[in-house]
Amino acid sequence: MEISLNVKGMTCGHCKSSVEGALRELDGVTSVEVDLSSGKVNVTYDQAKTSTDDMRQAVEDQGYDVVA
Ligand code: 9UX
Repeated sequence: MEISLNVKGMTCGHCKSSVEGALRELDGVTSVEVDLSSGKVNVTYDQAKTSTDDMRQAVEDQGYDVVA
């Protein structure tokens, strides 16, 4: 499965690293691509192991909001 999350509040390279790192730590996530200018985060994952709720939580734990 691949989804595109819209993440609000990432403005620098460190923001990008924080979000990427948090998502990569999730069991079942196999690929994370962050586009800083658009806030789009493409995640490839195994839906048997993780969920969009887990991803939302991981991103929010880093201090960023997932929009819709
Ligand atoms: Mo620097 Mo990114 O404070 O939030 S880590 S802009």
